[in-house]
Amino acid sequence: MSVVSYEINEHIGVIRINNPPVNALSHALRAAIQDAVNAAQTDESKALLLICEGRTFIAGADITEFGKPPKDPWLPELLDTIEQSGKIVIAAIHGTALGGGLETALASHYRCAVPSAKIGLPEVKLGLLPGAGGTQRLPRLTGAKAALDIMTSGIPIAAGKGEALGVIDRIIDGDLEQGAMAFAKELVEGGAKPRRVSELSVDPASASADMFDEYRKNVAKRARGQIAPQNIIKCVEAAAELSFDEGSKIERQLFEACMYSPQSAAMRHLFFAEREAAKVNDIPKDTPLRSIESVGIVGGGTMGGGIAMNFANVGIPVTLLEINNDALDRGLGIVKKNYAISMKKGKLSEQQVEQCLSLISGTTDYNDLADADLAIEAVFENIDIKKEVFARLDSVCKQGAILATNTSYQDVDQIAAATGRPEDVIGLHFFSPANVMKLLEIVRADKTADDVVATCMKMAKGIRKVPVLSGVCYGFIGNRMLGKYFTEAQLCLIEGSSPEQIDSVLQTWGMAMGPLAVGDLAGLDIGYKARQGLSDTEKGDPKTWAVADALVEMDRLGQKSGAGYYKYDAETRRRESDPAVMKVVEEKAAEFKVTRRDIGDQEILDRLIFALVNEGAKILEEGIAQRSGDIDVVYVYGYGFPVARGGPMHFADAVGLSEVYETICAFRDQPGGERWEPAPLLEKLAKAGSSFAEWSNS
Ligand code: T1G
Repeated sequence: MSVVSYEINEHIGVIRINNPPVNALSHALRAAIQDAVNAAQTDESKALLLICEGRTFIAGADITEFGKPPKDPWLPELLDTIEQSGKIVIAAIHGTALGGGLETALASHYRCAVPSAKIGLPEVKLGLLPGAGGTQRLPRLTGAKAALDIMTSGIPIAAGKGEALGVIDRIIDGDLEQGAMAFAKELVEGGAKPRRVSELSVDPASASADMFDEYRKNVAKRARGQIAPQNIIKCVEAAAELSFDEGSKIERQLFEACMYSPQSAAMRHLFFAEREAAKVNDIPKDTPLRSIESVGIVGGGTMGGGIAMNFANVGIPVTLLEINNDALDRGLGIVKKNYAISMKKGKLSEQQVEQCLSLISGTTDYNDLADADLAIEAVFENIDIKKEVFARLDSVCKQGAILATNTSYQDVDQIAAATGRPEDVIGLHFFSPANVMKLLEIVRADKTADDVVATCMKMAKGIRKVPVLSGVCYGFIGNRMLGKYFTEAQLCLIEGSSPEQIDSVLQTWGMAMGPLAVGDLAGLDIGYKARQGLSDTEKGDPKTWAVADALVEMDRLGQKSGAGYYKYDAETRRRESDPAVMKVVEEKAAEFKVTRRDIGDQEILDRLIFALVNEGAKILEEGIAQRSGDIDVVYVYGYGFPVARGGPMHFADAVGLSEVYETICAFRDQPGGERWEPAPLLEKLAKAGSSFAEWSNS
């Protein structure tokens, strides 16, 4: 089947693109469009219309072709052919015109779109920049600042905004093809000539040196360490100062610098890993799904309220259950406050907030959950309390309802066993704040039915979450690995480092926040209480948590008590070093006869990141995670792991598993290094010169 068909309809040459699933500009498509435009130059058509079949206009270059030898025609060459066409070319947009797709529309002479269409240049999310003239043509239409906003955020804009910015010439209400044909005929009858964006100039008022300097500073803060956004700014500066051809040369150079960077390799890996993560290897694609049209949530605390918002935001009614009216009022109050914040930030209109709130009701009666298609337990992290809740849900919920637990650690098999329908029980581990964090760890228990798993994987995308499947183990994928990461942070602290050094090493490397500052944010008492429930064997080396336990016993619980590893300004919440902490560290080191030493930044980094990797390897070989990319998605969407590093498993592959393995062996061979036994899978792959990605795809 050809990816392009051509017909002349009422003197308009219609170039119809059909390259499912998203009309990506593969080599075959580029060549076919080029041939069609060239052939049309001499036929009887008076204008050309570019329109796409399927759910969307062109969603960009074909990302699967990156890193492979490029084939002619290259995209810039094709776009030059379109722009230099002697006959006017009109792009008709529906769905999303993204990346190379919008660049194709910008090379066209006129653009029309349905109101629901979105246009954008999201290349920065792949560690790239628009490499087919986007950085040169867009600012010529919108001005420099607006173009920078679109390209450095990577967030698509609505067609209406595109019209306001001068990118879209006509909004088509009703059928796109009919409206576009009418627009094309109107242009022909009006004697419209090819309008070549490359011949325009960037409005100098929008491109002052101060604006660019300010922009560079802001981007350096919000995209720390990323090269692509900074290169985009350089390209737009070139667009403002140089001719189109000179600017395009700079765009090409900087595009290639991004393309061959480890950052882009990492971010492209995550693009596909996120889509792979939504697939369950051993469940057929056509597994019939259960419908989820109503949800019940047990527990109206911070998590319960946040979870409720996710469903209300997409139009699914939610019943929030609490033990009494006071608790219920508190829970609904949290929800109202969160929506007020979203409205204040302009994320939701007043009408949308009212609509969402109208979908959330409260109760103290379990019977009000009887008809829920999905019941989610979000109560205190105690397995006995959770079992009681599940026994209640089992007695009231209708047959066929899915019973889910939002536990972060506990044994979902045990929870399922508290019901007479373990096949309907699953873990849905949301991350706090649940209405914001995108990750949803979906925990399949021993007896969870395939249709329950498949339904929840689909439901997750429906509530705009990124689903990752996990098997049952203590802490599932994310928290289990995090335990090892935090252990190393604690040991580095007592052995010679400081909270400031540890946190700045990880933050400079790209983590959203250092481990000790994360502890203070979450509350040190949470870990403390969890440790109280563990046996000495489970706790491991007693010196590991000695400092953390001491801080809690001094009522230093973190931000919530104004002090933890740091002290916090009561007004601004600004974090400050506190010498009192180092006093505790030195006391505990003395108590456990630890001779403190200078620990280098690289050692801290290797110990914390390789602790994640080694535990990740064990999780893979135990089958708790389906593939290494899933672990990367968990860490990037749930734990602030830098996207430009691709996640812990991708990072290890990029470093080289033999180096990771040898470093871990060196840690193991130091006195007190027993905990560093390399995972058998890591050892095997390192010795075979292989990678986690290869192993996962094999
Ligand atoms: N190339 C190749 N495959 C793609 C693709 C692309 N650009 N976009 C999507 N797919 C695949 C995806 O892997 C999945 O495959 C299927 O299509 C459905 O995608 C020179 C350098 C368009 C908003 O960054 O944001 O142009 O898993 O599950 O949720 O300047 O896909 O089914 O096998 O995401 O409906 C710039 C990327 C490229 C847009 C649809 N473009 N795509 O979302 O479906 S760089 C992008 C998306 C570029 C030029 C540069 C989304 C979507 P599979 P999906 P969806």
